[in-house]
Amino acid sequence: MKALLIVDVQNDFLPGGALAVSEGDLVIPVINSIQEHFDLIVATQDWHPPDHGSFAANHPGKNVGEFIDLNGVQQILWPVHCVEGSFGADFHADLHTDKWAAVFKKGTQQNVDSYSGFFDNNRRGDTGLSSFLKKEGITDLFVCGLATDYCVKFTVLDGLSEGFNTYLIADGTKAVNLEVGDYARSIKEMEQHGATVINSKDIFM
Ligand code: VGL
Ligand code: ZN
Repeated sequence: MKALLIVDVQNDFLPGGALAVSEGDLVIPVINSIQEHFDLIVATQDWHPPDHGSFAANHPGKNVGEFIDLNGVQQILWPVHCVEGSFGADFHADLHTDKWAAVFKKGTQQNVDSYSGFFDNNRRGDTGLSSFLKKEGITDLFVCGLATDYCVKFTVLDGLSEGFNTYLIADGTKAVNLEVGDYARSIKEMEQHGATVINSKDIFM
């Protein structure tokens, strides 16, 4: 059984948003075109309280891109983004959501960030995604969405460690690229851990 996992295709990660991924909007038609090929579709949603510890604005004197210690975990600081209930946290209006079986929210606790759709960054909190997929009989997990070098990468790595045959749909993802080369490095890291990188046209031809 094959599942499509759509990571964080939310307004704040799209052009014009608070943490915009360059060309992030290009993934939307790709993702819409492949949804019908899967037994199950699930999504993740970055969903932070306004006082979230990953926001530079909540650490006076600190800037976006600097690192802090958040509860014993190294944390890079981001602009305020995906605040619970805000427009920026909504899925893009063009994204087809009608066939989704479930949405898993992450980053909901003030004192820990969560890039992976499975677990938070200190691996204590569990979103329930893994047990949901297993209960549905999913063996193969196809991951797409934003951003390749953060939430998509950590979701793929956790998908592998949870025992799923995990695929990255390369043309269904775009990177933040805080540092030049982050996209290529993240692809390599996912492959080294056992992920298979494909394109949308390779799906079930
Ligand atoms: C993400 C940075 C902060 C992502 C979420 O979805 O890749 N990146 N929060
Ligand atoms: Zn976030």
